[in-house]
Amino acid sequence: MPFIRIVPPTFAALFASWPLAHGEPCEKLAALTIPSTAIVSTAAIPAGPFSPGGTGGRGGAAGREFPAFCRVVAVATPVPGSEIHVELWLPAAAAWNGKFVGTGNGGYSGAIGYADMERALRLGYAAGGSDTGHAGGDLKFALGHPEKIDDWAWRAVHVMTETAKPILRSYYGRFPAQSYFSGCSTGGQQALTEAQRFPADYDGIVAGDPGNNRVRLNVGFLWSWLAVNKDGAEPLPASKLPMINRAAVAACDELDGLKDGLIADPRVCKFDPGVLLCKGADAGDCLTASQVAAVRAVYDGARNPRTGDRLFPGWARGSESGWSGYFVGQREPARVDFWRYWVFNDPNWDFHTFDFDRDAAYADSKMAAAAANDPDLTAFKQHNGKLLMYHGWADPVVPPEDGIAYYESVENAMGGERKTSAFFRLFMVPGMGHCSGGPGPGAFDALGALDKWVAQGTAPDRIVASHSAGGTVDRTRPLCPYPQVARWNDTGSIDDAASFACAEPVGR
Ligand SMILES: [Ca+2]
Repeated sequence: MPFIRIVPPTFAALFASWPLAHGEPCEKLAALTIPSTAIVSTAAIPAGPFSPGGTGGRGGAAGREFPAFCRVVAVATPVPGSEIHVELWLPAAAAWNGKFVGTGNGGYSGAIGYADMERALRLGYAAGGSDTGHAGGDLKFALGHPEKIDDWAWRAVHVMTETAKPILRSYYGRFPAQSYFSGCSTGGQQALTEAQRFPADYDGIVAGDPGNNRVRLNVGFLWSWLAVNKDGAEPLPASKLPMINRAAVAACDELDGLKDGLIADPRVCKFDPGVLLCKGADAGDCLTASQVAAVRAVYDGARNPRTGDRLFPGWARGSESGWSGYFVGQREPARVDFWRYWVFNDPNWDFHTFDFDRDAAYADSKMAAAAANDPDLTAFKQHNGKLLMYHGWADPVVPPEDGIAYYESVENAMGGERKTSAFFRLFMVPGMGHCSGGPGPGAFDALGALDKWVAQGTAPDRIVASHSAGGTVDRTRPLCPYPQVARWNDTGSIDDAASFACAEPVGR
């Protein structure tokens, strides 16, 4: 494998202002020298059916027609024990839009996000992705390998980006005019990590439903599981979640002034599950007293039992239907291996013993590098970077209030709302689940809005989102920069974005 000499950054900067006359053929890229990185293969993929194969991405690219592109596979070994697999998909020079998109990952996935790379490629972008430094989707990879936690948490995307840029320069004869990162969930954490730690990597960043408050998110999963599976009580069954969801939406739909089946801002919804208390024996259409208490605890969020302080926001009213994937109807809490293998180094650790005072504080300290909570984005702003974040108000995985909490922490650190919105905007998405889906309009072009902001200087004042059923769009609605909300103009269809304006929320 061709390893080459290390090129100091100052030389790389010199090369940046010294454009090549023309690019290299795909196959010749294998001879390129990148620090601590081996180029494993390069292949000119002809237009036609293509499957990436290997360990597989997330539902991407099974034999569909692809445009021609150059596929580069590399392995980076930045520190001992670290092995980060990287891929780049480079459209032909004539089809290239001159820009690069780094793609993110989901959960604790050790799989390159081929589906996201495919989408970027089809738009004309050069696309990059990594496996975050390990194979497989469980958390056991960290046992005995603390360096792999760093790879997953912050290093792999940066290394992928550092690998991508010189390869693009060689292939096209110039660096990309703009570089963007786009990711959701763990990819949203990766996005915020890039803005916080590596502000020069990207000119624009999309952060969706970010799991950046990672330690506390896992505290929240523990809290909610323990609440709905109390010792000696009938657990809350997943079959009752749709009923709870219907009751919450019915109680709060019209609080936003529009009966549309959506809770525009669940923070003003005070729906209490006590109204569903069984009048007699337990039944499918009511909740037992312990189930009522459980739902209240999930809404309220994790608390320190000693101080009463909230450790993590609760899950929003309107998100109930998705709780089954994480803490309802599950044998054990989601991500319990985070505690076993990352925090306590004990495969037999009993999660029932978790102390929401001392253990939460211990994990905050020990696993600080696994979270991305730094509100100081001064360097990213000085780089003229733009950050577009979105979060589904019905997200059943990462509570939306945690996304708002991060945005507001940045506002506080960066001099207030006006100075922050000049480079960082948050779009809350009513009725959208985790990254997509749900009853609300949750399909929208975040990358396109970011591109207009960065490349043309047009900041996103509204982004039109759509909802489809059976392949047909049945509702469009603008998403608005927080704290603005979409307000109906009192005329026109409530299913048409043209009938809405972005406005300050009432009572603000
Ligand atoms: Ca409504």
